[in-house]
Amino acid sequence: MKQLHSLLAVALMTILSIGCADKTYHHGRPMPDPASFNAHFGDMDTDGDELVSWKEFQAYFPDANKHVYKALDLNQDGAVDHDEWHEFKEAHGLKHHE
Ligand SMILES: [Ca+2]
Ligand SMILES: [Ca+2]
Repeated sequence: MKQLHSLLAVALMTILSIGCADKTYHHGRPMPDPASFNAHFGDMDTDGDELVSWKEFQAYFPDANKHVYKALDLNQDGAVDHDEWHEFKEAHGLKHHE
C-alpha cells in the first residue's frame, strides 16, 4: 500500500511537471522572458502612427521573432495597436502607466 502511494506521488509529480512545461513552451517553442518586452508603446512606435509594425518591433527588439509579434497582434490586422500591447503586458503581469 505504501508503495502504491509513492507510485501515485511520482505519477502526480510527472503530470505536474508536464503541466508546467506546457506553460513555458508555447507550441513547442520557448517563449522569451516577457519582462524583456516591458517597453513603452511610444518608444517602439517610431513613426508615430499609433501602430507598431513588424519592422518597428524588430528594430526595438532585434532578438524578437515573428511568432511573438503574431501573438501580440490579437485581431491579426498585421499591426500591434496600443490596446493589444497593453493586453499583452497585463497578461504577463507587467505594469504600465496610463
Ligand atoms: Ca508605427
Ligand atoms: Ca492588431
